[in-house]
Amino acid sequence: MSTAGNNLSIVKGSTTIKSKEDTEVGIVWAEWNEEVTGKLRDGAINTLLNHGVKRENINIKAVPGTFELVAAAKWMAEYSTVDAVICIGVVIQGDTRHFDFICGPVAQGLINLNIEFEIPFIFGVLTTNDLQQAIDRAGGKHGNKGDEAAITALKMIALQEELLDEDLGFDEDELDED
Ligand code: DLZ
Repeated sequence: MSTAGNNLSIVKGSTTIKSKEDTEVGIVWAEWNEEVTGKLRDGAINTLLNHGVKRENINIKAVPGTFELVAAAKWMAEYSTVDAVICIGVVIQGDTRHFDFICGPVAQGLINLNIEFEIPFIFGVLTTNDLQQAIDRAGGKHGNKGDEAAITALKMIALQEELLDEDLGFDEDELDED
């Protein structure tokens, strides 16, 4: 997350995240708190473009609120050919108990999709105590969680491709010798 000293927008380690020419990424974003989610969405788009993803290969769809992210992400995985889906939302702890009902279940829903489908689903949902904390993480003093979500998507796509390539070199006969 975009917390001081742990900012995924800064690409660390040996992971190569230059995307392949045909990499396709889906973005589903919640219009609730649009002044913040729009910045997260745009940060994700710019980061994907900066890492070589073609604009026509970024499929962007809006949903009313964070609660709808899981269904939209599932449909995108089922009906399109994206290599990853970035899910963007902002849930601010306020006067209602909405925060309690939404955050955990949406995270769990995306975990379930990660298990069900062969592509990564990225949790780009800010869960903050107030609006200012969200603004700080949407292009403010704590970076942009949208950038981080895009970097995470590209890293996961690269990891999957790496593992698939290794699998292609796997010789099943070697197992029989034991
Ligand atoms: C209803 C609601 C409330 C109170 N708060 C938020 C929020 O902070 N962030 C967000 O993304 N969505 C919120 N929503 C809308 C729900 O996510 C959802 O769209 C509606 O309950 C309809 O299913």
